[in-house]
Amino acid sequence: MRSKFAVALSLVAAMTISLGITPAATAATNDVVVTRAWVRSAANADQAMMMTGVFAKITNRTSKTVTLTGGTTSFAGVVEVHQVVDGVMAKKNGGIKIAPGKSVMLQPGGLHVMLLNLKKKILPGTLVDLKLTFTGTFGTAKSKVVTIKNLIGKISAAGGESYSPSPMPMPSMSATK
Ligand SMILES: [Cu+2]
Repeated sequence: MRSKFAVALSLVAAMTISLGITPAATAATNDVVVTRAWVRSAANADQAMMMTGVFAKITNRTSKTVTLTGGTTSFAGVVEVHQVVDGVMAKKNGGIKIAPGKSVMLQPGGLHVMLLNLKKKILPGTLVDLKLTFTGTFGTAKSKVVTIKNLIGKISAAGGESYSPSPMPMPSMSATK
C-alpha cells in the first residue's frame, strides 16, 4: 500500500513538472501580443461552479489605448472580463484597458478572463480554443479578434481566492478572519 501511494505521488509530481515546462500559449499580431496564456483546469472546485479563469500577459503595441472586452470559446457559453476587489470577483464593466505600449497581467487574484457555463471539462493538459476581442484603433478597424492557440489547462491553487459567483459574502462575514 505504501509503495502504491508512493507511485501515485511520484506520478503527480511528474505531471506537475511536465506541466511546468510546457511552453505557454502565445498569440502575436502586430497590434496585440498575448503571452504566457493558460487556463485554470476545472478538475478542482471550479468545476462544480462550471466556470474557470484564463490568465496571460497582454501587451498593447498600438499608439492608442486598447480594451479587452470579452471573447469566445467552444468550451464555454459566456466569456467575460473580470476583476477581483477585496477578494471578491466581479465583472469588470468597460473591459480591461491597456495603455499604448504597456502590458497588463491577468493573474489569479487580479484581472482575469472568465469562462462561464462550461460545456466541456478542462483538465490539466486540455488545449482550449479562445478568441479574445479588443476595441481600439487597428488601422482603419475599431476592433480586433486575437486567436490564442494551444491555450493549455493547468492545475493551480494560486491566489486562493474564491471564484464563487454567489452568494455574495455579507459585510459581517467578510470581516471574519
Ligand atoms: Cu471571474
